[in-house]
Amino acid sequence: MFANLAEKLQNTLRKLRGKGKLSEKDVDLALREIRLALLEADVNFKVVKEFVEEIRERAVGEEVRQSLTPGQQVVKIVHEELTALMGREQSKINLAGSPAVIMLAGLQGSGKTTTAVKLAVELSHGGRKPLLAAADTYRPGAAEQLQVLGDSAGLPCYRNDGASPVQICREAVRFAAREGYDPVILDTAGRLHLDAAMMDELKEIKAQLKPAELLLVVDAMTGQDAVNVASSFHEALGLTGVILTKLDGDTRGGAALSVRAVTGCPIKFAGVGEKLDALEPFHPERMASRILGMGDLLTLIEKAEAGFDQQKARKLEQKLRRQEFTLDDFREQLQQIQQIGSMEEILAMLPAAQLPKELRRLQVDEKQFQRIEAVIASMTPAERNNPAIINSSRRRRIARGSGTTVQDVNRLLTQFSQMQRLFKQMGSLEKKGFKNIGKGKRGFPFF
Ligand SMILES: Nc1nc2c(ncn2[C@@H]2O[C@H](COP(=O)(O)OP(=O)(O)OP(=O)(O)O)[C@@H](O)[C@H]2O)c(=O)[nH]1
Ligand SMILES: [Mg+2]
Repeated sequence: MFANLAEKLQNTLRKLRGKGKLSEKDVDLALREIRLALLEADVNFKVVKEFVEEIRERAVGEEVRQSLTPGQQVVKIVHEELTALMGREQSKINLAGSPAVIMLAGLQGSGKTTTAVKLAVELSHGGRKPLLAAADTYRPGAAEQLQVLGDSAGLPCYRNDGASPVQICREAVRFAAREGYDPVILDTAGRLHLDAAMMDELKEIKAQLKPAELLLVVDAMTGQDAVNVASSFHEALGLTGVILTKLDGDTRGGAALSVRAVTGCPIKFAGVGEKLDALEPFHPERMASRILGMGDLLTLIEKAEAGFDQQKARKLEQKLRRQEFTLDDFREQLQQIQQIGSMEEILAMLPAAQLPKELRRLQVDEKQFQRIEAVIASMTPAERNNPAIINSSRRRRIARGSGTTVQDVNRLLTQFSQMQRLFKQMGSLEKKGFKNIGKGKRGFPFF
């Protein structure tokens, strides 16, 4: 996410961090670099100007002069201002009304339909019973797309393909009220460009349905254009917020950093992938931390907790204590980690400064996971339970069976026995009175 911008800002700030004293020249140079990095990331030029002015004012002021670590202080200021730029506090979704109505709008292909379902998934995890409403009657197959995506997540979709969008929305809300669904998420049609007819229709839906949220879905890949689109929609319709999609690609950051400042609309969610669980509540402070390489451990922990099964974790913990951790358990752990995200995504959320250098720019070979899984799958149950019996002829068989090499098998077995030894040590320390060693918040041993 924002790889280029992040790298440039981090480089600039790294130079400042180490400095015991900051000269005017140091500050000037850093600000020039920050300005360039933001402009290159396609941040609105007025926003950049104000941002840099704000930092300059603070950087030459008392808080930095009196600080024992002025470089560090400037880093803190940049972090605070970046957070402020994106809206300071997290802006939560408003679910007032029974049922609450959430209306999505946006240009063609911005991600409305996918986001409607992602949002429904997110809200259903929060204990709600959402209903999707297929109000795109223009693009053939649009209603079908929403229904298929909804089905795949086990979520209901209201359709009436012959009716007008306004009518479909009204019927969906009535249906939801009767059947106990709440909220109703309206997936409206996108157009290639802003046009009056489109706005009129959206205005009509808004007037009749009185949505608690009217959210504009914008494609972050389009940078400044996304911000212009948001401005026009906001002027015409009065938005309550924005959802940025496609933040996972090589998005430069312009949209995320300018849209709030230019339109005044809060960013409520960010789409970070095509899968239905790839939607994150937007936290300005955490996003600023990620951009500045300070990591985003809170999001990582939330993802880890959402992606794993507590019962399994408890069972695993017992096994670890009794030193019965097998290769099957190891494989299950790997699968759980993969559910959190790709290794690159996970690494991006860790504080860069605390990571060893070679890890920072690591291109993780996801195939490595598959290889380990294949090796374990080629073992017999007896071998998985007691790897000690795996002699060299068994190693050759396992390598052949999994399409790997004997070295791959050896590496895995060595790693596994190192892990077992580690758990054993933790066990004996606990016996000596050290409590809760290696016990994650919920008993997960690796976090
Ligand atoms: N990588 C990535 N792709 C996304 C994201 N959100 C949506 N997409 C993809 O963008 C494409 C368009 O998404 P849709 O949800 O169909 O967009 P839409 O706004 O409903 O499009 P129309 O109904 O034609 O206006 C699809 O291929 C989605 O998978 C995201 O956050 N990341
Ligand atoms: Mg659509």
